[in-house]
Amino acid sequence: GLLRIDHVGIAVADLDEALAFYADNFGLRCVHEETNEEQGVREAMLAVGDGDGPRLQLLAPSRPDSAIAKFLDRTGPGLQQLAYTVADVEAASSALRSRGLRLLYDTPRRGTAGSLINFVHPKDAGGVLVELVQPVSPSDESS
Ligand code: V0V
Repeated sequence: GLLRIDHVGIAVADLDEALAFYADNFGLRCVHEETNEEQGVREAMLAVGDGDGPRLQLLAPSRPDSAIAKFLDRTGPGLQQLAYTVADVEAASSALRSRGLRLLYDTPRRGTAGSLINFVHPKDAGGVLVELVQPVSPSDESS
């Protein structure tokens, strides 16, 4: 099942500009930044409050044929996805598949900080791109 909200993803055209905007206006600090070539994104995770709760993920395109570039062209900057933490992304994906929802990937792909991710198609989730995130387990991290 879904354990908690992991992050909310916002599409932005320029990551550095967006980071400055969120720091200056909302006082949110960046706690992680990476480029995910497979997904075609430059992304940053921002902590809110004490940093224990859900994070804000800023997503900028790293290439013009990426999902985020397409989203910006069609919709403009704004909310792009809602991500839930799960313990087992394969199990969560197959449970949703068996209910008739389309998962975007047959097998999980690599997400932020080595997590495993899959997505429910927004047309099967009330117009919301839903991401499932299985964080790196502490035992994987040390191996
Ligand atoms: C498209 N649609 C959306 C949407 N993107 N609706 C809500 N939220 C979104 N983000 C709507 C769009 O307006 C169309 O509706 C319809 O879906 C088009 O569906 P499609 O032709 O099947 O698909 P595309 O080509 O527009 O692509 C949409 C999907 C694509 C969701 C399939 O963006 C995708 O593969 N996303 C998953 C990967 C991703 O988002 N990566 C970037 C984040 P109408 O006009 O037909 O009504 S990477 C990430 O999150 C990481 C690394 C992480 O968190 O760890």
